[in-house]
Amino acid sequence: MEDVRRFFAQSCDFVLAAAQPEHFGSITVDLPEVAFWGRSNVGKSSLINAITGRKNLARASNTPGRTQQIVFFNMAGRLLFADLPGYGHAKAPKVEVNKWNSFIRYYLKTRLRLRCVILLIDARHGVKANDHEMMTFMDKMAVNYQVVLTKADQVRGSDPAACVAEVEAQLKKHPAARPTVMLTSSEKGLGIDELRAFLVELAAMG
Ligand SMILES: Nc1nc2c(ncn2[C@@H]2O[C@H](COP(=O)(O)OP(=O)(O)OP(=O)(O)O)[C@@H](O)[C@H]2O)c(=O)[nH]1
Ligand SMILES: [Mg+2]
Repeated sequence: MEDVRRFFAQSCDFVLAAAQPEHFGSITVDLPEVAFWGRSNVGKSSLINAITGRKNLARASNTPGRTQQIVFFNMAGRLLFADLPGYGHAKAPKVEVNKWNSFIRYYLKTRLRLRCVILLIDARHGVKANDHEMMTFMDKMAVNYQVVLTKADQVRGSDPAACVAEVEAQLKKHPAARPTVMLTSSEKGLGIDELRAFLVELAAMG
């Protein structure tokens, strides 16, 4: 655990924000990569901030769909993090949605050192139809993904462990998903060390 803490005590620096495929060409570092993805407002940016221990590294906001770019961060020269735009924003126009879907498809296809997508699911809401859709999308592309439940501190009236078990049961239908689910709260720091340990493991694999 101490090694994990030491890893994340190092610097994490903004690399660039890509708004279109051509921008990937400006990324000069060659590192194993991890992407954070999930519905709009699920807590992607907050989770990146919690993992790296920086309050405002990835902008977190109350405005869904705010992160409209793929934002890259260099973690200690060991891992590249990509904060992906969220999906499922009800107010987004269809042409915009299609544009972002194809940009993300391009991202998933071309980032050769992408080791894992951290797929965030709101612990209060469970797996929605569009989450299943994105999982099926990654299954077809054989993109390895780890499901992380967010906002565990907000779960009321149900047992978070039961929520974990239910989501794990649903993942059996998704071949590219890692079989176990992590429960987190960026607000309370719950599950953050477990996720950090997993990321350090990915970095160690190179
Ligand atoms: N209670 C609680 N709120 C959280 C947690 N994580 C995120 N939030 C809140 O949820 C809202 C959205 O968080 P973001 O981190 O901006 O979500 P995002 O997935 O990056 O959103 P987009 O980039 O817009 O798709 C913010 O108001 C956060 O403060 C958490 O663990 N607990
Ligand atoms: Mg965001």
